Amino acid sequence: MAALQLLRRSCTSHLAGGANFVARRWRHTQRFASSAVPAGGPKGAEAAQEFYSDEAVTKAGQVALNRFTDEERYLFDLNGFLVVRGVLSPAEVAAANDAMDAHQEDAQERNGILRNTRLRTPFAGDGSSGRLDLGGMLAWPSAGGDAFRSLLAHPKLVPALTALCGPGYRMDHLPLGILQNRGSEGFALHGGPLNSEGQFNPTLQYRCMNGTLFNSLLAMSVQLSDHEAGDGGFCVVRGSHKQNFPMPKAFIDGGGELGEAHVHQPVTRAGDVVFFSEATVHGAMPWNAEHQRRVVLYRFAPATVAYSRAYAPAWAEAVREHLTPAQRAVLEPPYAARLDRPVLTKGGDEKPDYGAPRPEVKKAFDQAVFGSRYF
Ligand SMILES: O=C(O)CCC(=O)C(=O)O
Repeated sequence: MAALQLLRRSCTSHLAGGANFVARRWRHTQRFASSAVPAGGPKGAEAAQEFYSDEAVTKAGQVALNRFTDEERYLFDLNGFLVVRGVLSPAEVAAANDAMDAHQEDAQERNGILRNTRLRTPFAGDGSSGRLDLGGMLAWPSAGGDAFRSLLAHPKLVPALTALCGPGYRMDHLPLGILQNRGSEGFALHGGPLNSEGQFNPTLQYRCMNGTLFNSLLAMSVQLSDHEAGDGGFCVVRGSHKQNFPMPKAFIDGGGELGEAHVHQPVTRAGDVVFFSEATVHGAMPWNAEHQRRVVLYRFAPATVAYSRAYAPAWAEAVREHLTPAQRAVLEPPYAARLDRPVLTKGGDEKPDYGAPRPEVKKAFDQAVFGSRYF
């Protein structure tokens, strides 16, 4: 009970056709191909618009991109992560925590082989307390579930998600609630653009091309408790999304001089949101504070990219059931934004924008060729 009160205090105190058809198609492709690499190179949001250029997505994506600042773009590119302060209101944080309180019993502790650290290493905590993993929140009915569903298309988050994953961003993993009590283990360093042999890891990549950011897999960690300096929790090796050599083995467990010098634990308040590329080496320090650590971790991907497979053959009906049209757009399977993908501009209760719909003549042609309206 005392722990719950402490948690509540911490969560509320700071907040924050035929030949002709082919010729027309070719001209169309050329038009967009030439605009995709503009001479002189527009910067930032403008370049992003060009990269994703197609009738169906440009307009929608641009509206959202304009609200991601140059400073945010600079910091994400520099460090591989970004802390956005005070995104959630105290009421939104409280609603999410209330729902977690109600489902706390469903959390699963990571024990034995499921532990995320090796025993007697700096991130191992007391050696017995495991991280508590809680899922299922998108299927929670009413206000409790709404607190988590709203984060898929939150008006304050859509600009960052669009800038970091592109117009038509999609949810890749189901959201994961992470709960840690004092003494709980953290998570050894993982992620990064290279595998342990130092080879290119295609699933976790970051690029910035002509001002457009690309993350094959983006994490969005919504802070539901405070993380003071030394409390532990999420930690990151700044700039490692651009590393060219494998991480020294001794570094993985977070210790030694390398750990001291290069592992950074951001200070956050309940309501802040931490975006990080999964191409950035990251992990978690053991939890040292009295109050329970709480975050909810979402993973997003560009419109055509998938890592996880929970979307196939379809998201569970319990997950889809309570979604608004904007939220449902974020749960579309991977396919290109120009193929009538719903694209968000504002989020919230907006109806998703399809830009210029794919012409009926093209869909009819595909139907004739392939037997389906999209190739
Ligand atoms: O605890 C954290 O914030 C990091 C968790 C993480 O990296 C993971 O679960 O893959």
